[in-house]
Amino acid sequence: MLVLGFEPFAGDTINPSAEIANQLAGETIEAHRIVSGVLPVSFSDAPLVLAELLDRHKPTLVVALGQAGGRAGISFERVAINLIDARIADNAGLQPIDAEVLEGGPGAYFSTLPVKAMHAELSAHGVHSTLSLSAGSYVCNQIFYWLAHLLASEHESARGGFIHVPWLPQQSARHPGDPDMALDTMVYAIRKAIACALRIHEDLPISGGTTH
Ligand code: PCA
Repeated sequence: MLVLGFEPFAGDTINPSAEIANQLAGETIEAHRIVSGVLPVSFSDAPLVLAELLDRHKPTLVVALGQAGGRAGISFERVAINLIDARIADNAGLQPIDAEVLEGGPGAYFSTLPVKAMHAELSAHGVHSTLSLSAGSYVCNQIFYWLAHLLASEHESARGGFIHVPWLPQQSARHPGDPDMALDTMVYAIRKAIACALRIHEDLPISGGTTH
């Protein structure tokens, strides 16, 4: 299976998603060996690196991770939308506004990970997590969309989705009052979430929606 993270962006020197992916590399969970990859925070290059990793490793499960500074818990993303509206330039200096991820593609794709089961699993182990209806409109949403598109069109037997993680304590120190999570807790949480995704193929029929 493939675990992906992103390189640092927005002036940071570390991105917890890449740290987690690199720590999990080489581990075996539920008889699946983990291969990791780190994607550039680049609208033009990240999709190419993603496609190349999928072709090279032919994983049965793909978990893409990204940093969502300011969020408190591990966020299981449910939906990727066909929209890019960049609040800041990417690491290559591009800042697309109101562009499609895939010209003429479906408006949205859904995660094929058992997000409710994974959320319940983390809650049972005392890790703060949430179900999220938006992965934003930046590079993470773009890659979540591309991943779902490539799985649906070229790697039909594989499942995958996107998980956002909070800032590390050393990052949130620059944003007083904002939440963070220790790296060890995040690695533990993602390991538990992956094991759950490998065990459970049909998500739990429990309510996980919102009224607003
Ligand atoms: N987070 C950004 C891009 C890379 C990352 O780790 C995002 O949420 O779009």
